[in-house]
Amino acid sequence: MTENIITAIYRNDLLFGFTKMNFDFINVHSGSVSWTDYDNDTKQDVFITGINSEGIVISKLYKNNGFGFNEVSTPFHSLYNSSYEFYDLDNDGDLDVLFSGQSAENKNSYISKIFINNNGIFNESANNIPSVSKGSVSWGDFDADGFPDFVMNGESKDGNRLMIMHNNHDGTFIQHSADIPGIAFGKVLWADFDNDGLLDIILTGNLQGNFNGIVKIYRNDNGNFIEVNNDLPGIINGNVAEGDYDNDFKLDIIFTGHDPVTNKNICSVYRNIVNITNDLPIEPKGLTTTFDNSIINFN
Ligand SMILES: [Ca+2]
Ligand SMILES: [Ca+2]
Ligand SMILES: [Ca+2]
Ligand SMILES: [Ca+2]
Repeated sequence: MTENIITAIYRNDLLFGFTKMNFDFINVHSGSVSWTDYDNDTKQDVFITGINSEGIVISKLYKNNGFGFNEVSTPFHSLYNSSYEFYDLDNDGDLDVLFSGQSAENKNSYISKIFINNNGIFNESANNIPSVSKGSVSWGDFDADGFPDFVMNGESKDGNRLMIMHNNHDGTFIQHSADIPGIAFGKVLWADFDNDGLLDIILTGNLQGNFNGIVKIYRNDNGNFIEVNNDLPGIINGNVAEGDYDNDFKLDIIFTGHDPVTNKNICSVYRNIVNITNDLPIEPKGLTTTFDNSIINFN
């Protein structure tokens, strides 16, 4: 297996397809990769976690210098089965990061951490977030107070978990109570499915024991998360994504996974039939402007 491990960028050459680029990234498996502009120079940098060909667990950040990528040192933990999302969680204009994962097979190595970006240097935040691996993380301001919150799932020492964490406005987070089952593997995402302006939750994952799974949507009713009745299959080892495939301003879903009842792998799209649309704002008409000593007034 090890000789077939690769990490590579493929450049989109439009009609000619994709060209593999000769950048020297570390080759990993069981990991994650993402683009992020951590230094705000408008060039997308690369973050990679996983297990390399020598079986060593790594986390590496590569800065995009305009011609190629150079590795930069970070205080990040080396992880696999990891999940992370870069997000400006302290509203200061740069991308911070939350990640979870594991550094060894031992469940004591499971870890969840936040690092705050200070001018391109990351500092570990003194947060006591429950440690999970084999899960996912997603940022979203579910109570619309202007401070990003997150939802996280995964396997912990105490079983499969799902936690909504509320931003206390001081760099710390507290678990928000919600009656949502714990899941590992799979994915949890924020999305406003009913177009009421509040972020709802969709999730798929394995329940305790990993023999049964779920796909479920929970509606955000002013911070109370209420299960929406849907006839969605109980898949395991799945993944889910949202998107408005038919352009009717309602978010639809696509998911993949294994259905243990039928013993079949599935990939299904479900169309959102909620009766409220998220219409585009109407263009204001009849505006007049006056120009007064370098100030433009709109009326
Ligand atoms: Ca950059
Ligand atoms: Ca920030
Ligand atoms: Ca919030
Ligand atoms: Ca909603």
